[in-house]
Amino acid sequence: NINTSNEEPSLTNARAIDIALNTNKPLNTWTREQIKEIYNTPMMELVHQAQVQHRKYHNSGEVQLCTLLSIKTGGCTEDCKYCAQSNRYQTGTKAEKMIPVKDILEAARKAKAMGSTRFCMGAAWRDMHGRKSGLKRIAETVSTINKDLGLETCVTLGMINEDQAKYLADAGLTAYNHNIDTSREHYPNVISTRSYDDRLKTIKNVNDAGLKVCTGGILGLGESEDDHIGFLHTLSTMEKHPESLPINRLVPIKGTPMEAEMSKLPSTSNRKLKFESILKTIATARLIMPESIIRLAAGRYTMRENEQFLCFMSGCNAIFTGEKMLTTMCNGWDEDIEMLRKWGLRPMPSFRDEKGTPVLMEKQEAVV
Ligand code: SAM
Ligand code: DTB
Ligand code: SF4
Ligand code: FES
Repeated sequence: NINTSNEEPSLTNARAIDIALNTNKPLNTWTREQIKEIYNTPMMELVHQAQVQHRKYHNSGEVQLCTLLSIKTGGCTEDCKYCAQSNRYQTGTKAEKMIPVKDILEAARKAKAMGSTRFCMGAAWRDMHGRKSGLKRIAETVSTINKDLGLETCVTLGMINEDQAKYLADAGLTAYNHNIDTSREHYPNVISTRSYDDRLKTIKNVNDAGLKVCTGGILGLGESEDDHIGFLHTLSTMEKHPESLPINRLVPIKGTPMEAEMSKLPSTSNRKLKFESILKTIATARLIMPESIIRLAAGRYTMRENEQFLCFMSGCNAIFTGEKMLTTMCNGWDEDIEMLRKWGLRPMPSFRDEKGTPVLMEKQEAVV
């Protein structure tokens, strides 16, 4: 169909995937219909175009390495149906106090020595209300990790207000993680103690404080593909797209309602998550949120290496690596470095010298 007129081709009838590929800046005007159209693109085309988009906005050979530490485990008052740390379910996770600062610093030093550039700390809290001294201790720890080790820092502490977000920003925090978890429609089937809008409010507070936003969700909560579209719609219509977008695959935890619900489903149920749906979600996210870092998060240890390869092909460019996630398993550093080497990928540098040349850490140089 050759356009012989002198007029610019109208974009109103353009395929959504072409709109994604032809814009030079991230758009936040996506409609559900457009996202659905992209999500349902034949898989070969979808993965290919996601990779084309990825190469336009990122160095396609690089994967950011991030390490997590649970600084306050268990005893959480929220009722997230998937979580090992809620005090409402018998999951075998014990409630602990916040760990000593020296232990956090030791873990950060190890993460750096093993090649990670971002260090994320998680606490099983509903919010930061009445936790002034805890917040102060976390802010001081963030400053130390940032200044002494030069690592990017990230925390996930539940809901926070704008003052608390500003306080963390002043301490030098890089990013704050707070997930929307799923679509607005499916959300009430998963959590009742905080609303979808509460979540969006925390994300706004984080953004307004000048922090980078890390927000994403979990796939495999019994949701439909329409919920994946709704989830991507919420994220891609945010005023500013998340800097980091974690995609977790449900790790079924014995004792949680979600594990009980999912294990009852027959293997043929379309409420059971298929790997293809993970891939479609990642590729669509890459196309419509081209600048975001897409992070393969919880449950990666359940994926085969060739499945992870497909996720990287579709636009994933970050992983959590190390001894543990918060309570669940993680792929170890050495195993990950080996995998990256196999796929021709290398760790993303976060440090540059005065001339702007990336400075790689010892462990990272070994891979390049
Ligand atoms: N309490 C804080 C909160 O909820 O924001 C921070 C920690 S919470 C564990 C961080 C995220 O981990 C959750 O929002 C959820 O997306 C993910 N997550 C928790 N348990 C999971 C599980 N069993 N499988 C997959 N992802 C999980
Ligand atoms: C995110 O979305 N995934 C990470 C990070 N943000 C904090 C946490 C995953 C936790 C998985 C469950 C566990 O290990 O207890
Ligand atoms: Fe608490 Fe976070 Fe777990 Fe929900 S996901 S129960 S808020 S630790
Ligand atoms: Fe640290 Fe997302 S949890 S970058």
